Amino acid sequence: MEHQEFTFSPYVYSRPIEEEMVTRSQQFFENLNKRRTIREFSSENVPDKVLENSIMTASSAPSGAHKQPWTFCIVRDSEIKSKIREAAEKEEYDNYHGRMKEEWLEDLKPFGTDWRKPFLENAPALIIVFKRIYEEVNGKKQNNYYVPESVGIACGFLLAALHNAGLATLTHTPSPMNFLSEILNRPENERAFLLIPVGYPAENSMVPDLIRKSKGEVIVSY
Ligand code: IYR
Repeated sequence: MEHQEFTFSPYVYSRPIEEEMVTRSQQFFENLNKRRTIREFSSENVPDKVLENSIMTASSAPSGAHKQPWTFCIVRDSEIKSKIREAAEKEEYDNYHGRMKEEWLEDLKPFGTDWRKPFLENAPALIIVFKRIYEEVNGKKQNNYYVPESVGIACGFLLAALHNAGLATLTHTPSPMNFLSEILNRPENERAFLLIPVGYPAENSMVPDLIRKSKGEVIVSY
């Protein structure tokens, strides 16, 4: 991407009345508050267009100097999914057998997670988000800015968009995850950031009865 020159135009904005703002924010909260991380997926396919629309929502996120430092890989191919599962489980086996400290393992116990990651094969699609730490234009390196912040915000948009569309997601962070660059043949300027299995929840899918923090615990007003 060359350096872009921008012209400026008036921002198209229509202000809702206050009552409408309260209703909309309440409905949005109630909808997103229903989102749960799902670990058991139906293998039923998901519509391409929904993934595409959701990714384009993610890509509309704000980013440092509007560099949009992200690439979203959609993996549906079962051979590639198997390779990813195999490599992720290898790393996770080591994580659960020595690399993660006792306290971390204790913190995870209530969730019942372990090194096995069947969802990497069972989910009909994996979205692997890569952060782009720099750009290379005509052989020259160009900086990207606030890359983790930008990509984190985009991932938030993506999870919200997929949930809004009616799909279930899991935020999976195999560690280390450089195997994803190799399997997906990604360029040197990209690093895997987050792996998101996407699909419909399996019929008997269970979720822990989490309690979310209250207003008083998360909001401080000055
Ligand atoms: N990445 C490992 C461990 C794990 C870590 C956290 I923090 C979680 O909230 C869940 C799992 C895994 O995927 O099992």
